Amino acid sequence: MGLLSVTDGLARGVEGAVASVSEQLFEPVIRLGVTGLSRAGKTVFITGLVANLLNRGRMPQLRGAARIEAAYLQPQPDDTLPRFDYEGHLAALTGDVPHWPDSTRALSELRLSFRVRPSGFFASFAGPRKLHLDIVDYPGEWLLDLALLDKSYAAWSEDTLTRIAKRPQAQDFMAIARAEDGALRLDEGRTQALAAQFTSYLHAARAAGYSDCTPGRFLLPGDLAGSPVLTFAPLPAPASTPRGCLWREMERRYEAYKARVVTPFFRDHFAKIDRQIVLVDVLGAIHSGPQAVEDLRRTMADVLAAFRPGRNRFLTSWFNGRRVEKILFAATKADHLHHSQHAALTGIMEALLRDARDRADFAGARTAAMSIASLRATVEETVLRDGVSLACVRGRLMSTGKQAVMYPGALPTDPARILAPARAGAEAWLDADFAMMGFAPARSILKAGDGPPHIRLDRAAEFLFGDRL
Ligand SMILES: Nc1nc2c(ncn2[C@@H]2O[C@H](COP(=O)(O)OP(=O)(O)OP(=O)(O)O)[C@@H](O)[C@H]2O)c(=O)[nH]1
Ligand SMILES: [Mg+2]
Repeated sequence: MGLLSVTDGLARGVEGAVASVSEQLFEPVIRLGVTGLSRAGKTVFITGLVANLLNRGRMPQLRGAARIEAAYLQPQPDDTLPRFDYEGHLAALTGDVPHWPDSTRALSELRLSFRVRPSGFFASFAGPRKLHLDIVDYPGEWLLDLALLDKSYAAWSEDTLTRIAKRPQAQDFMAIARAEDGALRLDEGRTQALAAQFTSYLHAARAAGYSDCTPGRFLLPGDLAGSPVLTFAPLPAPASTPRGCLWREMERRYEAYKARVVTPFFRDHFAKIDRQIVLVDVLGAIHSGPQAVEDLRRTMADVLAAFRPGRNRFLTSWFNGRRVEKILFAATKADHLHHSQHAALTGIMEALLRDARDRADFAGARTAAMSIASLRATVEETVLRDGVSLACVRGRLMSTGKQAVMYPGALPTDPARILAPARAGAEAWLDADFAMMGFAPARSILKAGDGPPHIRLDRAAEFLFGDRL
């Protein structure tokens, strides 16, 4: 990889410098990275944000909004990527029978452009300037692969086998993996059987709520299905690894997966980010129980470590000295809670990501944390029960289509009450259960000039790129 990546780095450096000079002078571009595991809420966030930037009636906290003369969608800069299906997703969320968009299966990109009235000194004589906001959407499963970039096959195998050994979903795979001798000559049939069994384990683990399901393309292979880069599996290390043995071939394919699949994804879509939002479905994890919370904590730490500059020679060269300037950590789906609990939710997320933030070393970047709902599906309601007033939310259930009022339980204001049992490996929460109902997007008629209802998207936008408007 040595020479290739050096020249690649040089070319990119020159290309990057030319692009950034002309961009800075004429039409600056903000590349917004939307980072989140599968189901974290990326697609709904992008759709809700763009809809509320096109119609800014519900964006009072985005201060620069007053200077936006026009916002419009443009053909995106990358001719080889499909366009993010903004219209389709918005129609799903706000149509006659509103529903959530499908899980994302491939990459797509969108460019939103603004014509902005200049402010300050230039206001009196300069014409409006242009600003582009580029956003990429991708399946959350692929994000996990960033954690593989600096792991060898041996380390990944060992980590994975140790973590999954006790999971019931992994028993079939563990049985054949343990029986395998990696020192024996490669047999393609057995290799395929191992990969297939490991893939079914990954599907079962994901369905059970685990987030640590690598390699991500095993779950969503796209046009790579059946190729050798997707035909490997973790194996116990054999005592010796003669040439042509199964272990060595697995290792070669794992390295090819990193070099040919993960590296380009990271280089093309993450290394160029200026501003980043990290979406975390903390509520979903709390609802699933302590083990899901711990798994989320560890997975996010692994994933965010990939953004640490200097961590890895190759990664550093792609960053080209660029740094993410601002990072917003957002707990999504906050409309499941009454606003009186939002501060507690934000606190839990911050505590949950503390390790990740320390390890990732976001030094130099400004960070913030908040709870958001990209599409608010509920309204708040206070219910009297046994003389106690409960702060609830009301919405339309996905399962029955009927209205329901939910009291999710009280989130502790001390995050340790959640994180400590999770770290200690508790099976269930001791004192409480945290319920979460599947609400469908609300039927609503939007006033002209208003985007769909949300919670704090305006504050999120203000933090992320308000300074550039
Ligand atoms: N109530 C509520 N639910 C939300 C909100 N945002 C997302 N959800 C729920 O979370 C699910 C996943 O959201 P997506 O935006 O599709 O998640 P994603 O990160 O794009 O997921 P992948 O495409 O699988 O990586 C949705 O189907 C909704 O059920 C929100 O603001 N409010
Ligand atoms: Mg998606």
